[in-house]
Amino acid sequence: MPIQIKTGDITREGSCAIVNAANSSCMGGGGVDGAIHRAGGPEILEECKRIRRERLPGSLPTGQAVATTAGRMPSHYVIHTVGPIWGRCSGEEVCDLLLADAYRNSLSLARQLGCRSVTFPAISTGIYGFPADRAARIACRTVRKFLESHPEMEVTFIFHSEESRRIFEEATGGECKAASTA
Ligand code: AR6
Repeated sequence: MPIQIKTGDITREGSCAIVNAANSSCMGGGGVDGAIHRAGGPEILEECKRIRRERLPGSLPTGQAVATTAGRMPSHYVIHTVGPIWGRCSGEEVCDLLLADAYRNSLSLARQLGCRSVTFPAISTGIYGFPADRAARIACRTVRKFLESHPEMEVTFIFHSEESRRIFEEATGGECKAASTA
């Protein structure tokens, strides 16, 4: 099973695409979004602005994804996706579906870009307040299902703290733990 779990900083990852837990404006923010824009440099925001102007005059809908350059970071692309804000969906199950959409659409876009390796942060589990254990089960299930049809792809889940990694591993019961690394 081509899944890895790591603790660290996603901006240092060398996979073909890294995923950004963005917001609907796609114009940057705090958390992992802020870290990605800082590390990648202004080229990312420039591309985000162009995408907004040319393709997304409204906003990036929750669960959808767009790609930009990764600027100065070692990866090739940043895939910006918007996770649901916990408590703001019309029901918890809707939040679950939107989170799964964010993972699935990010993977599809990475594949369309010719990427075989993708690294995800724990989308929605920071500022957006999605319970980390519930999010872990959705992330793991969605990625595993995608990899069943696309076994050539490699997916890494990266956690910013040992604690969030532990929550993920416990919640998924080892289902997404095949090739755990530091
Ligand atoms: N590398 C890996 N993971 C990280 C990093 C990093 N450098 N920095 C934070 N995390 P969050 P959200 C983890 O809040 O909940 C922004 O303002 C963090 O510990 O970044 O989807 C956007 O613009 C947490 O586990 O994203 C949106 O407005 C996870 O990444 C909003 O926050 C996600 O936390 C999105 O909120």
